Amino acid sequence: MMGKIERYIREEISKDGTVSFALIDSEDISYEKISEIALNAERCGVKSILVGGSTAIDPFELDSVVKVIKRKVRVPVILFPGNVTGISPNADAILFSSLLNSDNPYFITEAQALGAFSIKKYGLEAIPMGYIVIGEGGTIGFIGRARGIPPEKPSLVAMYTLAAKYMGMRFVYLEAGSGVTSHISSSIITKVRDIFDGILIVGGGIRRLEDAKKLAKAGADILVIGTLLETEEFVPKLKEIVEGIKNLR
Ligand code: 1GP
Repeated sequence: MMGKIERYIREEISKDGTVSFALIDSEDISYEKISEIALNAERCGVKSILVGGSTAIDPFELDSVVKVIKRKVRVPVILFPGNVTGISPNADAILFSSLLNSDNPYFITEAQALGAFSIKKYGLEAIPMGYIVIGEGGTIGFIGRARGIPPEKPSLVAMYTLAAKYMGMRFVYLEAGSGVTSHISSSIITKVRDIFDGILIVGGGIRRLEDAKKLAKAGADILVIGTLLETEEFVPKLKEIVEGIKNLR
């Protein structure tokens, strides 16, 4: 069941403790800029480039972005879709995610069913992932109709994570929302780590090494960095994060 990309991710985590993934939004950005960002992110040491976005509704554009990135980098390009329009045949794998705390079944199982045959046809490696939005959740909170878990209730996050585990999801992504001002707290990660031995991804609002370190120490396996990459001169900051979170636990 476990594919080559998942094995690669697990190996990198066993070597480094916590690893970083770069998230590139496929919308409103030139291919030239995307190439530059992807290459620089790889040079900083990220282990994968994620491509997605909760409002990415142009599958042709998304596919072009995947191809542009694939030409530039050696690390796997993994889809992080917010909808059925987030599927490209040219990626290495897809985070096959269910937004567990959505109020709308479309985001829990329906989009997944609609996309499933395309994924099979393209031979994409599907990585089963529970996606949980904490707090207001920014754009994905709104688009995905998430009933955001109150950030001061780590036990509710643990409860959803345990449900993901029992449903066979090997990955869980704790999302604060892209570009939010505060990332999720390390106390949530500690609580979740107690009951979840799968791959724990954390994203949303991570821009500073000090924050990233706390999340890594608490037990995050993968930190996803998106908005930081849209700033000029992100390279030293990303490099500092990638290096600074290694082997802290
Ligand atoms: C969004 O968690 C990711 O899905 C990344 O968030 O853009 O805030 O880094 P940022």
